[in-house]
Amino acid sequence: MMLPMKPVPTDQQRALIERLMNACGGGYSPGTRRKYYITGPQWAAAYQGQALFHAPTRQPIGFEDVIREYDKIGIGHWCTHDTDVIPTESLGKDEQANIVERIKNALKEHGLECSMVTTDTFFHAVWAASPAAEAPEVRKYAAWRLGNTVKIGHELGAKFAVYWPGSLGYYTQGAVEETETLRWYADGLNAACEADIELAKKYNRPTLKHCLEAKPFEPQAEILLPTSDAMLAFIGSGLLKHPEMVGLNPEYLHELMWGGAPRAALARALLAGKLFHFDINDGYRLKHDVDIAIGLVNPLDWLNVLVLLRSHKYNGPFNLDYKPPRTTSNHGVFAVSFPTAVDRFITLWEMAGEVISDPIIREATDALKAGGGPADPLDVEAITAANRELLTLHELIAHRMVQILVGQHRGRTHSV
Ligand code: GCO
Ligand code: MN
Ligand code: MN
Repeated sequence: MMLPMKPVPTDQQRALIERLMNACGGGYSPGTRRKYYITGPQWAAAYQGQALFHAPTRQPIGFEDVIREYDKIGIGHWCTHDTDVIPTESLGKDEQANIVERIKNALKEHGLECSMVTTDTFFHAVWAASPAAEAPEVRKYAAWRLGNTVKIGHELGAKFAVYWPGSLGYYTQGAVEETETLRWYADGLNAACEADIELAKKYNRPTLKHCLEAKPFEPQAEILLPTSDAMLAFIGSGLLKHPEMVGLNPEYLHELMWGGAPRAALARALLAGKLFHFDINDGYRLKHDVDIAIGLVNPLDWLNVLVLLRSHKYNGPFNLDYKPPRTTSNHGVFAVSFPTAVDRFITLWEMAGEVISDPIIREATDALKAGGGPADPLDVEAITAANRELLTLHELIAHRMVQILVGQHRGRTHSV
């Protein structure tokens, strides 16, 4: 019988984590990790584990520490909400300029770039009725906040601005009229784009890419733009003055949350030319926004997603928008959580390359596209019969994808 392990004294626990991380192997060097357009959010690293039913489990951490740790890991890009780094009451004041200067210095010291900025329009009480509230002063303040974030973005060298309208909805129906609220929301985006056009001239930079991010529920009960597809329709609705400046930032889990197939949602965004930015994480279908790190729940689906993006040459950011679990310590966030998330992404990306060049999948796909060549092209029975055996290839391709996922295509066997 095996003896139970002795308690691990607290001063030996980090060494144990380090030894087991090394034993896992398969990690990439910081230099390799930096070659990918992987972006690390301030808020993900600084998340303390709190939620409605959960007290924080980690200590607060500021942007200087986050940027330094991202550098060590090899995460070359950083992004932030305005209020992750600037207290709400200091926005637009001298303190904002001082903080932006400190951020610039930290980024420079560690060789990171700011990829994206986003306005927090959900946390503060002012957003209780959303940034597109009935009261004109709320909407005016929202327009100012969005423009101010665009300005911060230009100052930090960002290329993208993200908008997550999580508070654009309601708990009880009837008080707001949806078409009016959506028009007001469009006014906010129009203000941000117009401010961007002016600021881009002033800073002699291209305008930002403005990306809408959908989530089907949370924090409101009903959301007015709940899916990426709803947002595509909104972009094309005629309400936006600069629809060409606006695209999508889909989030993997947010598509699963409504029961959709993330890969199909991404395909629709690609077809519309609107896949600007991508939040990568994982979780469960038809459940709440657990924001688990990429590949820990659905590695096969993730492999499929990356096959699609690689084969369409998607070259935008992969943003690590997940929440390190409450059980991970402050130390563990940078010792385990971020490096393993990045490494699973790179491994899956490499595997996607293997899928694309796999001779078996290629031949099977080509054969399906060639079809069986029926003698009579108008004979329904002949057309069906001509493809009957070929269609078995669908399942064979799925099997091959799993083989690639578990390494069997490289000769890994499980025989006794
Ligand atoms: C979520 C959302 C947010 C947004 C962020 C950027 O999961 O709650 O995705 O993390 O991505 O607010 O605007
Ligand atoms: Mn999420
Ligand atoms: Mn997100």
